[in-house]
Formats: sequence, C-alpha cells, structure tokens
Amino acid sequence: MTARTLSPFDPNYREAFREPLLTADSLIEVGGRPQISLDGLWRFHIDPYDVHRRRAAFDPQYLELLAKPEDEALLDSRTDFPAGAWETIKVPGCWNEERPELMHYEGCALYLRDFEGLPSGPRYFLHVGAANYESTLWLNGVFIGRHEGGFTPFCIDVTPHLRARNVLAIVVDDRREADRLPALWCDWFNYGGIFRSVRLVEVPQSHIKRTFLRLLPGTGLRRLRLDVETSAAEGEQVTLTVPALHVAERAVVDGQGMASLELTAEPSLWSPDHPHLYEVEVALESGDRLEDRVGFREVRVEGDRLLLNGRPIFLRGVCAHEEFPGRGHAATEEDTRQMLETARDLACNFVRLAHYPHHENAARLADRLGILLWEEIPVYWHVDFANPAVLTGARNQLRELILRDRNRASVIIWSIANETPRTGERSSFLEELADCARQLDSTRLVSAALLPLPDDPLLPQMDVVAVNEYFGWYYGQAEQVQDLLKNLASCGKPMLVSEFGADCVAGLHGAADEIRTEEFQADFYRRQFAGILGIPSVVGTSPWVLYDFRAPFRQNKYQRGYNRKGLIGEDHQSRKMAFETVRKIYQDLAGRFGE
Ligand code: GCB
Repeated sequence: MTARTLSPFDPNYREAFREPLLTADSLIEVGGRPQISLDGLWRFHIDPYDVHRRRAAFDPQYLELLAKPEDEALLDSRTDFPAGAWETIKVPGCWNEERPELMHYEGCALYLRDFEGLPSGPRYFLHVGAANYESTLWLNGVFIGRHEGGFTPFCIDVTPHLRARNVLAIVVDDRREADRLPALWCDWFNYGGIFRSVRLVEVPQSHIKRTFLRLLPGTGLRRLRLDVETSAAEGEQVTLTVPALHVAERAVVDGQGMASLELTAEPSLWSPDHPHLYEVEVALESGDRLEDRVGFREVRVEGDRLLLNGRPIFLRGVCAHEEFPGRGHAATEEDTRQMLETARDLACNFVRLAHYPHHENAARLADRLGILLWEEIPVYWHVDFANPAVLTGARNQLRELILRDRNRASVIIWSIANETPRTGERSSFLEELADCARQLDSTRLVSAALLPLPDDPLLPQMDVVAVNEYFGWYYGQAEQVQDLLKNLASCGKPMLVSEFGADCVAGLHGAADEIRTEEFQADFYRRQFAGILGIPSVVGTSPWVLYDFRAPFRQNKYQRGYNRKGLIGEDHQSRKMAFETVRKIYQDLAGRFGE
C-alpha cells in the first residue's frame, strides 16, 4: 500500500510506515568513533490520537512542513500543532517523569530535533539507545524507518537524507498492545519516551559493523576468537590489536564482508574478584577503528555445577529493575553505578537485570566492577505466543541485546522469558529463541525464569534451570521451597532461584509474623535461604528485588502504586532490615566459596 492511497480516517494508516523496519541487521557498534550527540532539548507534543502519522500517511508533504519550523504562519494554518506553542522535553528522558502531568499518559508523542549540516564525505548513522515502544522516524520530511521494542538500540544510515539544515522527527508510541512485548499486562510501570541517548556516528564508506571477541570455552582458557562484520570489499584487511597481550593479528574480509581470526594467548582471566579488562582495537584498512575494553573468561556448566574459569561459583545475586527516582528508565551512568555498588554492598557477585535490556552502561560498569549479569528480554507472562509477528519481534529484541552486549565479560546468561504459561505455542516459541541465542553466542548460558511447576517442557532447552517461587508469600510456607527444589533437582542441571520475596513497607515494624513489616521480610529471607541452601544443585539466588518499584496495579494501602518487595525503599535510600539479613548470608557464602 502506498502512502497516498490512505486517508487520515483509514484505520490502516500505520501500514504506510511498516517498512523499512529497523532491525538488529542495521546495528553498528559505536565504540570510540567520531560522533555528534543529539541529546538535549527536543520540541515535543503528546499526540493522543496519533494525528501526525495519520496525516503523514496520506500527505507526504505534511512532515516536510513540520520540518520547517521557521515558517510559523504556514505551519499554523496547515497543522493543528502551532509552531509557537511547541513545548520542549529532555532527551534522554521519560515523559512521565519529565512532565508530572504526563505521569499516566500512554500513547503517541512527537519529538522534533534540528541539527546543522554535517561535513560531506563519510557516512553517518543515526543511533538511538532506546525509545519505548515503537518509533517512527522522518528526516527532513522523508520517512526513514520504524523500530519496535522499547529497550534495545536501533540504527539507520541517514547519509542520503542529510541537508544543510536538518530536522529529525520521531513519533514514539508506548501503548500497551496485545502483540507487543510485554503485552497488555506486566508488573512494572510503562514509561514512555526516548530514554537513552541519540547520536550521529561518523564512519567511512568501508566500515566495521559489529565485532565479537571472546575466549572460546573448552580450549583450556587459551584460545581467543574474533569475528568481524563489515561493509568492506573482499580482500580488505582487518587488524586486531591487544597491546597488553602483544597481539597484532590480521584477517582478510571475505565476499560477505566477514573476517575471523583465532589465536592462542594467555590472558589474565576476568572474574568478580579480578575484573581485568584489556584495551582492544579492531581496525579496517579504510581507517575505521573500534576501541573497546574486553575481559576474557569462560563460563560453562558441568553436570549440575556452574563453572567460572573452571572453578565452581555460587551466584550471590539480586534482581533489579531499571527505575530511578525522578527519572524512570532514563538511568544516568551514576544511577547505574550506584545500583551495582549497592548490590556489591549486599555482598553480591551477580545481578539479574529484570525484565528487559537495561542501559548498555550496566554491562560496561559490571565489567569494571566485577559483577556477573543475567540479561533478559521482555517475553513476560502472557504474550501472544501464537502470533508469528510476535516471535519475529522477540527474536529481534534478543538479537539486538546480544549484538549490543556480547563483548561484555560480565554477562553470563541470556534469559529468553519470565514466567510464561505452559501452552503448546509457548514452548516452540521459546525453543526458537533459545536456538537464536545459541547461534549468535555459543559462549554463554541460556535460561528463562520459569514458574515453580515440575516437568516444564522447556527444561531440556535450559543450561541453567531458573525458577521464580513465592512460598511464604503468595502461597504455602517459606520452607516448602525445599520440596520444590528437591523435585526440580532431578533434571540434573544447575539451578538458580531467580525470584523469591515478600512485601514490606520500609519503616513499618512489628512481630516476625506480621506481614509487610520489616521483621516479617527479614525472617522470610532467613527461612527461605535455610531451605534453598540445603539443595546442592542450587548455584545461585536472586531475591526479588533490590528497590521498591512502581507497579500501577498494586494499589492497596501498603503498596500505593508500588511493588514493595524491595530490600530498599522506593527512594533507593531506606534499607530495610532484610538488606542486612541477606548481606550476612551472602558474606558467609562468599567465605565458603573462598572469595
Ligand atoms: C514475579 C514476576 C515479577 C513480579 C513479582 C511479584 O514472579 O516475575 O515481575 O514483580 O513476581 O512481586 O509478584
């Protein structure tokens, strides 16, 4: 269907903007390249009736008009968004936090940003860190692409559309819909907006798209491999340099733009107590260079043991949402650092980044701080497993996450789902995702947070069997967790208790049997850990959750819009008694594992 056949009344107006769909295939790595930041104040309007896309669908010149903000009179007469009345908003940011009156707004919004002409010659890619959920983009009035998925980056080569003065327009649509991920219902707040950085990245015509550098498992901790994807012509040379390892190796680009090399080295291995990173450079003959800091380590499973660099490790973890007071998902580097340092203060060596990809800084900081990570995509509760388009979308989000973070030593587990119901379609859907993760990255483990039920058909797909259980809170007694785990242990795989927890209002005190008091939550954790740690094949635990977080459907007088299972309150400051309880247990465990 062409744009011109549509009218603004046509319910199918969004069809005009289906393609090009920006996917993981168009991603390029940013590391160390010249770039121009487009962060800052953007012009902004909420657009509850999705008028911009409706009008742009039948009048291609409409967005071109918006791209000429200096023509105020024309704009006033032809659009319903008068030029003089543009509000501005901060990017990166969530509109819910930037504008208190938009706290509960879910819908479309138009973002506009002007930028000067760029020097001609090389190519420029527009790179958006994340925008929730669907983004539709125009540059100088020309529709350039659409992206689905609220937490992963996307990229597009904008070189052909650049002019002396430029206007970038992005409609961001954060409606919850049945064919999105998550779908209509989830236990977190649906923040909208462009909440990670936007930039223009400059690359030569012949450039590196993506790299994958790692220690190959099962090679005695000595074999490194680099795969590079480029836009280069066959025969061009790629050089890998790791000065501290005296590595300067070359490979030649093949007819598909790919180059690979393997070498033997004796890197100082990365681990939580020795988070050693190497300065690495990958360069093309054209002059394009990527710089990175990479750690080398091996993670693997042997029977029901989890091994890091050949030694058994226990994951002393905690789950965390990406939500920060006054900013929502728009985490600053300092926010993420504080979150990880607080986890370390809890004596953790592991964080489960729930339930969607967090800012890429999380894995970079975890690399430096020595914290192992679980990363996850939002295939959460009931999604439309029977819909092939939803599977395509999930696969793409997984690819975007893996391509973004697979050079990070801290990331050890890709999680493909959380608490999904056992329908027939669900298993084949998740099997495809597990295959996809393994094809892209055979050096990490694949898991999913499962419901606490025996004989899940997904068990054979799991490298680590992770289970969320709420004995002692939603059902049963805290100690009953042992029976569940004994039962699950028959699968012979390492097990992770990926969630357990109880509501608690920070500052509310009482007896240990009074629910929602700090004493109750602390006692709950003592009893749960006593049960869990008695099962030898449990290789890790991640209590739910580090901080209280917004959850719109939780509205009783204790919750008031928050899930209160945090070890710390919603202000990210008020530590509850259970924080100390878990810390003591973890310190003791660290001693037992010789850390
Ligand atoms: C779960 C979910 C998590 C919820 C939590 C709860 O099982 O995975 O997203 O927030 O339970 O508090 O009920």
